[in-house]
Amino acid sequence: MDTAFLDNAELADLKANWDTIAANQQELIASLAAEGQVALFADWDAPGTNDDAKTTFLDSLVKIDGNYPGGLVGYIHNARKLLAESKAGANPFEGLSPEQPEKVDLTEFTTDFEKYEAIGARQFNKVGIVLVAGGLGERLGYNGIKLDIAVEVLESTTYLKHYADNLLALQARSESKRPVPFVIMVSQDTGPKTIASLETNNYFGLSKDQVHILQQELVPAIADNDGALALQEKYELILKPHGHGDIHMLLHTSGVAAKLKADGIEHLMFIQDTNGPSFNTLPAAIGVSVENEYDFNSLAIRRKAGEAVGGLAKLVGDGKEFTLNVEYNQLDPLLRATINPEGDVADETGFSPFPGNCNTLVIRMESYVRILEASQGIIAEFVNPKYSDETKSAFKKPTRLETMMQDLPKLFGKSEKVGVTIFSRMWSFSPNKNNVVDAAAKIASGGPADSSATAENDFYAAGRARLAVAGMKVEEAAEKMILGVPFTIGPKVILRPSFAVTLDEGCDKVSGGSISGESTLIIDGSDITLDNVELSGSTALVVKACAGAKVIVKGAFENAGFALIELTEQERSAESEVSEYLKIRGYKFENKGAEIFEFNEPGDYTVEA
Ligand code: UGB
Repeated sequence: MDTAFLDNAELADLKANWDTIAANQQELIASLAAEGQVALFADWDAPGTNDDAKTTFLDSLVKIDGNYPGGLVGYIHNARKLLAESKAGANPFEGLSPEQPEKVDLTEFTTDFEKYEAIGARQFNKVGIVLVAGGLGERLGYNGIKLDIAVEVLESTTYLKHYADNLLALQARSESKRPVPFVIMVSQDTGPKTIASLETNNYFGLSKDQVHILQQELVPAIADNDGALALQEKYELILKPHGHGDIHMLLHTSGVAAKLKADGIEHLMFIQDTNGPSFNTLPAAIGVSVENEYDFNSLAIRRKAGEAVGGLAKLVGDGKEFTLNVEYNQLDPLLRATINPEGDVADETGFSPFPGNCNTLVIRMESYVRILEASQGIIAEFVNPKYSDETKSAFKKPTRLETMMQDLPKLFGKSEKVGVTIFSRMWSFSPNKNNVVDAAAKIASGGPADSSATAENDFYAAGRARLAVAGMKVEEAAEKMILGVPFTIGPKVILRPSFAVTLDEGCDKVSGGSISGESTLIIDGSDITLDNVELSGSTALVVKACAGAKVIVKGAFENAGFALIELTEQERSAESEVSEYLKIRGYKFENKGAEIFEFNEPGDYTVEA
């Protein structure tokens, strides 16, 4: 090792400490010094002073070095390249013009929809689920992890339980009954609480072996265009999140992707932490991927112009052609520079011509593992510094390299096929991202709120849709504004995944009947059938049956059901003891006389009004 750098006057104290430093740490320091990072080690204290802080600092450098493919030196090289491009104002889409991507429209429940669901349903034992849950959810302002928030507050099912219930339902329907692999990416911030949630709830009925927890690490912040790593204070780097694209690197470096492929998994579905409807789309989306041989299938909605979701487009030019998510902040300038001087505006359909990215992705395992091996899982890093002056020579605050999981197709060649499957919004995309004040402002300006209340609203709407497809007469109650966010009071329908995961299954189990007003229907169990069930007014009916319990439900029920109670300002205040998951939506439900039937022993039963 060349230690000539230690003669630098700034490093006199480092030199005095040198013999106390482990060999691997010395080597890392030398390689960083060779990259112009001397400032990281300047003005050290003399040996004997702050030795613990020095050790912790060097240990953290070694750890960060090991976490990033190519190590810290690789990170600095990547940063310099991307920062130079950013400074030069390089247009990432230079020479490319957006066109419509290849797409399958499943916004209506047509026979095509059912065809794709049937194909997908045959694949349940060859599907794995990847949940990215490392984000803090700062926009939501919730103090715990987002997976612990209830997706609905009639029974207060958390997102994590809801996802686990779906996995159990998929594997119960698969030929082999093989557990569906469940990969969860956490971060330092979300990891301990995610694991605690799984442990306390006995993995929600999943087997511990089917759950793979991968932890994403933070990356160092960068202080300038030369890639100088930024210090919080002496002996402490500033670290920041690297984005959800880390999932690809972790699936590669952990060996989990290769293992799942070897185990016969053919597709992975990637979902976000608080998008409750993700699983509604799974059977049909997998069916579309299989039928059309998509290596990468982006699930999408009709995007409102200007909406804060990326637009999916085929980018064509310079002999290149690839389908990609263009983030919402890049879409408007790209459109202005190419096909539409007005930018990100609606077309004659009232929507943006480019489908909106739900960030629910179905990726084919075969091509995925090949691409991970070639790229080491580093997916299209980007940098987004906020410059403090026009010459772009300094930043307002340190920046960092980031990645997004939807950017994987940037590594695709001509042989990989990318498609887009468009679903109706309530069926596929209702994330819980915004606090109630921001949600109201979004509604006021004509956008979707993407809040706890709208997520719950869509949860019930999807239940209603399944009943309607199965032939039940469904009449919605009027919308009510709660803290500036619209909420349809009923019918509130929860059909648990145990009951139905495809439209076809719902059709087999529901015949006739009607549901209207502010009523509630909750069904949980694989062998429950609804025979001309009628619910109206505020009536609530809850039927739950264990495996082996066959229940026929019939007749017109009538009871006081659940009442929606708006929280007072005091109840919503920080001091109030009301649970935070209720405060973030502004209401709760109270049981005023719902009829609840639970069957915990196998057998034949009838529930009659
Ligand atoms: N996440 C991680 O696991 N790790 C991280 O470091 C960061 C996030 P955000 P974002 O649904 O409306 C995406 O922050 O990135 C997880 C798409 O890019 O909520 O701003 C996190 O826990 C955009 O095209 O979203 O925007 C969460 O589960 C659009 O689709 C997920 O990543 C947008 O989502 C998303 O994180 C949207």
